[in-house]
Amino acid sequence: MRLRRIGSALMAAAALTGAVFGSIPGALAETFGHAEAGQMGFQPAVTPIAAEIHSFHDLLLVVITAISVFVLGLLVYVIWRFNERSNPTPSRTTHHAMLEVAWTVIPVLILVVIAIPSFRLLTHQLTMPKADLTVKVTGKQWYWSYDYPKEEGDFGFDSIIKADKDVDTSKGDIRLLSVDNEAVVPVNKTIRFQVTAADVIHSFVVPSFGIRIDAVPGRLNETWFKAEREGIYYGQCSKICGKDHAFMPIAVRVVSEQQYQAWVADAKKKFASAPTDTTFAEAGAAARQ
Ligand SMILES: [Cu+2]
Repeated sequence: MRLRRIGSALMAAAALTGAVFGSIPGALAETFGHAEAGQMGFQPAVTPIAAEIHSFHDLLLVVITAISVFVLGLLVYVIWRFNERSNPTPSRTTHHAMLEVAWTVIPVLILVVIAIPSFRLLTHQLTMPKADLTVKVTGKQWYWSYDYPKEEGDFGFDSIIKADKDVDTSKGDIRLLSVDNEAVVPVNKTIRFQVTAADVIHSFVVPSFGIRIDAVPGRLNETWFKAEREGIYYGQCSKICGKDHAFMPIAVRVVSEQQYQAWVADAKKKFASAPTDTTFAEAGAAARQ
């Protein structure tokens, strides 16, 4: 009876493990630009910078795991070997030159090993390549506006979260992430996002692209990415900005060059009569001065 109960508990545990981990290879096979149920690790990287962030993270994980295990091992050894019972007459040693040199030099070397890829990553992030397309992004309470430059037709639009009643999961909508108008950019092109805000500080973050930049009123920050896979990638405002901070998602659709041109042709007409609101126009004028 007891054995059977243990057996069924084990089977339930195995099934649960399978449910949690079994879904992961399938999920990883496709690129998902948002958090997944049961997800382990990061969202797949779709830009070289995001891939570099992930490999830097992996390196740090190895380093901190090795340090933690080493320190834990030393602690356990000291507790076991040098407690009052096993070591009744303690040594009176107070200094050990070699040991002191070692515990200074080794951490310095570890920091150097970390610093090299860290500064390399920062340099790659902050060195802006020549952009194929520049889009201006404005954070507002509580949505984002995107403005496309003159060469693309000089149009802009607001991107507002879809209300629950408009979310159609059969069409790929995701509650709390899908928006009415997504920003659209071409694949394999260097895109520059110039980011500002019209009211309070927001933060523009798209994990799959490895980008995170503050949107500050009166300042024009910029970041860049080169998405290598088509798809729709989501992000969220990451600086607490007021009551609807949680409800101003970012949605960027990466499409082929042809699809992008078709979208631009469409968007020029669609958004021609609906410029972004006056708050933004004022903020834009201020930012341009
Ligand atoms: Cu915000």
